[in-house]
Amino acid sequence: MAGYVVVGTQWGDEGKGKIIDVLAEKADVIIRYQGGNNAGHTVVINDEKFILHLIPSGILNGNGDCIIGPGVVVDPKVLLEEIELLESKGINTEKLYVSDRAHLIMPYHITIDEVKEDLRGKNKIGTTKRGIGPAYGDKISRIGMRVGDLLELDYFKDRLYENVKEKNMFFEKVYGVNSLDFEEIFEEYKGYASQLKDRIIDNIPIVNDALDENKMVLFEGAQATMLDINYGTYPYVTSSSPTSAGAPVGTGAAPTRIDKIIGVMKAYTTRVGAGPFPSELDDEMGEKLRKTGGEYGATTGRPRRCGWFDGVVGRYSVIINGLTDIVLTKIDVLSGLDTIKIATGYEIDGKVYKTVPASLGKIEKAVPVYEELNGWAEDISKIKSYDALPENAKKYIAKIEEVVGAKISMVSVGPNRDQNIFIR
Ligand code: 2SA
Ligand code: GDP
Ligand code: MG
Repeated sequence: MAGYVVVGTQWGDEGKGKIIDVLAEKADVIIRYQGGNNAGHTVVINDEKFILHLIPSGILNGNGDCIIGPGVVVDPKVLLEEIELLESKGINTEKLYVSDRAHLIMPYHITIDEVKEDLRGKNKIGTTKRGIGPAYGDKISRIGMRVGDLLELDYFKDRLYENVKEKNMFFEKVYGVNSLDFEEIFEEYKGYASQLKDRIIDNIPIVNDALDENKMVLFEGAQATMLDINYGTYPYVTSSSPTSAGAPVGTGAAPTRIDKIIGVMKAYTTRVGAGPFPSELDDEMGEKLRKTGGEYGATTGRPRRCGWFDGVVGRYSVIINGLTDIVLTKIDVLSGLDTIKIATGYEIDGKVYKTVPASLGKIEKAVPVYEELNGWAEDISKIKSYDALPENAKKYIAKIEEVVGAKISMVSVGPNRDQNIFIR
């Protein structure tokens, strides 16, 4: 038992929620390390669907402490609504906590997110408009408001006053939106403070004591490697570090405490929002993957862009995250295809790339080099053992391992908890 990180290896929506739910059964602590309510993590239990945005997906299984970590940006209104929704479905949220070091999403962050997306014109990022980028922007600019500040209302009030004063310099005159009312925001957040106060904690001892006692700590990532602020397709990224390195930064557990880094990898590729996507299928096949895979944003409902498995992204992700294990998901969605393609390289200006280049211009020009494999006709969603898989599905799994350079430990063949094949 030890520290396990679960990380998205592509552009998100690989099925992290499902995998975290499966692993959570044995976890003593589950802690989200970055992002905010831009995330949509789906867990299906006996055909009932739960979509978690801020609360760790581990809350639905087992009995571990669930913590929203220091690296997360928290919209308290959304958090309270999510708690209420779970409670109304009979889920116990008594062991849900929020780090005092996590930053708050304020109403003005959401307005700025919306206004800035409009101002970007044709260069829109396609954000979820949940205020994520502006909240992290304030954090880095050292004017952010922290969850722990809700416990020290005089300090909170003082900082809020300064923030509102600064934002109002831009709101009416530059952005053309209504000025903010300081008193109104203060009263609103004072209400959240009284509702959340018992859940606000210093998570550092909890996480580190659990690791000292050899208990299992699950570090839950949101979004994914290609949306990472440092390593993704910048500037078409989110504003945090979803990669495995974000786990220590976003939780206060040192890098030496991490034993396993589990990359969740979808058997094909999707992206929601703008930005380059070399293996995108803007055709009937893309539409087929979207329909069969149910590829619509779990937070915004936007249709996700779909394409073939991108082995360049896979290999890059293995390297950047130091994956010890891969969980391959949604391979059942590919059943019934005559042939399936895997991108093994990018051809850019006559040169073949095996990992993702930094230059946006280069990625935009990338022409995937494909390998074509034969498909399988059988429905594999009820299969429980590797041996029972069709030969061509086994070949597809082996090809992915070869191209990305890491081993697949588990294959997920459906959204439910029990639709898994353990390989090693
Ligand atoms: P933001 O809102 O500033 O984080 O947006 C920046 C980019 O990050 C992308 N992003 C995501 N991509 C995939 N899944 C996400 N969660 C939801 C889901 C998305 C949804 O589970 O489906 O419902 O639309 C997520 N969150 C952020 C975003 O699309 C921008 O490209
Ligand atoms: P996350 O953001 O990585 O947690 O992924 P999402 O929840 O946004 O999207 C994954 C979707 O695929 C959800 O609707 C899941 O219920 C579903 N899903 C997860 N694993 C599988 C699988 O192996 N097969 C199928 N068919 N669906 C899956
Ligand atoms: Mg998602």
